[in-house]
Amino acid sequence: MHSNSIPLPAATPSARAPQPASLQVRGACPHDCPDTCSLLTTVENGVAIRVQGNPDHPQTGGVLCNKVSRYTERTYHAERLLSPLRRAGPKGSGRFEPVSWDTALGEIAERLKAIAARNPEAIVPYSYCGTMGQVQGEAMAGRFFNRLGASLLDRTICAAAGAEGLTQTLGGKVGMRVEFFADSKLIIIWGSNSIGSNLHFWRYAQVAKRNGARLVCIDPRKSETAEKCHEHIALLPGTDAALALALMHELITHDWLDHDYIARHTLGWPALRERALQWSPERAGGVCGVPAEQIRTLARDYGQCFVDRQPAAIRLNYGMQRVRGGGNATRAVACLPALIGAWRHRAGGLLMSSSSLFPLDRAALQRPDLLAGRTPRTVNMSTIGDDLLRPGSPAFGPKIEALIVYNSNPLAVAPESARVAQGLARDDLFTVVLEQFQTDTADQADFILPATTQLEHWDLHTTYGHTDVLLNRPAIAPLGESRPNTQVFRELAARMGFAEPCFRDDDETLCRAAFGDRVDFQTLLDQGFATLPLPEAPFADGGFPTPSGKCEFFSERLAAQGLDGLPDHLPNHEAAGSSADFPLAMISPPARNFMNSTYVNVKTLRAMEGEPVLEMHPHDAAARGIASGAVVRVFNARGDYRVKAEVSLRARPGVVNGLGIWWRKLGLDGTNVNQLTSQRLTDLGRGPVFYDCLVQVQAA
Ligand SMILES: Nc1nc2c(c(=O)[nH]1)N[C@H]1C(S)=C(S)[C@@H](COP(=O)(O)OP(=O)(O)OC[C@H]3O[C@@H](n4cnc5c(=O)[nH]c(N)nc54)[C@H](O)[C@@H]3O)O[C@H]1N2
Ligand SMILES: Nc1nc2c(c(=O)[nH]1)N[C@H]1C(S)=C(S)[C@@H](COP(=O)(O)OP(=O)(O)OC[C@H]3O[C@@H](n4cnc5c(=O)[nH]c(N)nc54)[C@H](O)[C@@H]3O)O[C@H]1N2
Ligand SMILES: [Mo]
Repeated sequence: MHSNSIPLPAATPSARAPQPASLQVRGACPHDCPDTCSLLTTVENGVAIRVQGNPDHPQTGGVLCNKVSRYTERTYHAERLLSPLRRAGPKGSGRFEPVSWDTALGEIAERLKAIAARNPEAIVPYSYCGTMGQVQGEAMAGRFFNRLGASLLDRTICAAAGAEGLTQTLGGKVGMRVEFFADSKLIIIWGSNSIGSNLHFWRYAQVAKRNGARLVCIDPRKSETAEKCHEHIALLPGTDAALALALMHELITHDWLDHDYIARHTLGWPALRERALQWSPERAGGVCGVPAEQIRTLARDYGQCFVDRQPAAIRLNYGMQRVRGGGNATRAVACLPALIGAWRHRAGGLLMSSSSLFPLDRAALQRPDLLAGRTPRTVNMSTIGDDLLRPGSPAFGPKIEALIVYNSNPLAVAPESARVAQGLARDDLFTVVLEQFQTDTADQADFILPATTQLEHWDLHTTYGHTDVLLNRPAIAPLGESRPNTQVFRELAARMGFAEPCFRDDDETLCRAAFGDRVDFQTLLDQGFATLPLPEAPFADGGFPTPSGKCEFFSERLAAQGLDGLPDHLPNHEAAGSSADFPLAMISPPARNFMNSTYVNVKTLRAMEGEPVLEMHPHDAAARGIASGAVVRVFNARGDYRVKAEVSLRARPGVVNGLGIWWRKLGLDGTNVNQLTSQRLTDLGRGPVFYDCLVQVQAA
């Protein structure tokens, strides 16, 4: 099992132990993707020449996506930031001068000390998943901000509504093991473009398809995935709960129900039954904008799996939760497997996220004890635009005076960018950005600090799409003067006078602290990954991690907060057809060759995407006199941006698809799709509503 054929480098190249001329180093893909691949980097004379998928890691299977197979192009990109930069012109002018690390860190520490002396909560960290690594993520950074007493950040921008919905229903981010989708007989891919964003799951789905499984995709867009499934249900954005309730309606009226499973392992069935019976396929079809017959067919397929004792599996993903009712929609879908007892099979049930399965010791990494009894205010990263512009008040707390950005590009990815841009342009805001590249956000900084890439630092990875832990070893020395995030926060801590020994932990120590003795670190060192020992069918006999131990159709916890205890359909804040001025619903799912806003500056990948595009159905285009390839203006009350129209059946009537997430400065007129999205929030989890957005389109 442990291969010894691959020489492993020491933590840092040392002069006394010369490196072999050519070696392969085991690492982990850092990206915010469910697949978290095991990487093999070939290094020759200290230079990484190739990054490949590790063939010994079953979840990776030696296969990488198009993006990460170009990781060396990104690492050695001519525009990598290689030294600290200090602003040398007006804010946002993009003019910077190189300074030494000593100068940069010294001046940053002085500024933070002065603000903290008044109120440390005026300092706000802003980070997300530029790297998913636990160490370069929140380990040393968390310690630093906790010790400082800075504002806490609610990291809601991706998955908060779905996570809360799943937790209320199943008890946590838990579900089927991804490899068993290969044995399923019916796979419903719900709110996900697997080929683009979850390629290694798609490999399992292909095995199932070859063995006769039926594949159904539920997505407003005819995505690369939707066109390869047997059936595509192109519902209107934000109507998934209505569809799920109508499926329940059909399961009930045909008695395709596992009464034994429902009686023993669920809570609130009579109430859910009553609610679902209000949702005939005709009613739901009207709301979803799809034929009732299509809903009946899907219910029959799902019910037939119960009748035939065959496994039915749902790959639920985040596409459906970026709307007002996203939490409720997730809850409604998460009820379905229990109704037909799909959890009895290892190849049945549902998978959204596997994160809660990892016994990670977050407290050991981030040290919340350093808060020492303080409870700083929490800032929601999804409303950073408005929050940067808010004056201090008793309700909000102090005005934000400093923003420390790492692992994120908020000016490109946060909703309602005009507000974010206005906030970052404040002359009295002190902004520090730790980055590999000069992103839109970095352009607004007072200091830019050059960060290492995954090939240059240690890290430890859990995943949200499978159940292995991965270790990332550095393959090459840091380029230029770039430094790992951990080192920056360690050195800032020293300059702030934080004397606690935990600020001297090195990165390998932090990697070991993540799991303590719950995962064998030697296995990680030897083979790069370790599989969690988990049951094959986790809820075959109930045992959900909810307060009741059951699948909670009805949530007492939500009812206690004055919310609906049952899942329901909540119309979008901006529901399709509700505005004469803005008659089109816009969604903005990722472009396949980008990773959020990462890789937009990698030439070969940008060439594949061409320009920012807006997919439009031929009817909607014709009604506006728009031809494919024309530049169009997309707008609403929040702003406008220009893109190239692509008249295409990928778009359904009434819905346009603005593929994301371009760097603003590489788009057509210095904006991107988030110029149009709103800062309103989801029903559960305080998440953003990127796909709940009405617009109008005009020939430019
Ligand atoms: N290539 C690539 N891969 C990625 C990313 C990337 O940017 N590029 N991003 C990564 C990140 S951060 C994440 S969170 C994951 C996300 O991965 P997933 O959660 O699997 O989501 P996506 O693949 O982004 O696909 C979302 C799909 O939902 C559809 N959708 C939009 N609105 C609705 C709706 O109301 N209902 C339903 N049923 N579907 C809807 C969109 O058209 C889109 O096809 O992917 C990760 N992987
Ligand atoms: N309209 C619209 N907006 C969206 C979405 C959408 O579907 N539509 N998707 C949303 C989702 S799901 C998400 S998760 C967010 C993603 O938002 P972000 O997490 O901000 O993701 P990225 O845009 O990839 O930016 C990550 C940045 O981190 C940097 N980085 C990578 N590794 C390191 C490191 O080790 N150190 C440092 N200091 N920096 C590093 C990269 O260079 C990159 O610029 O965007 C959201 N925004
Ligand atoms: Mo995400």
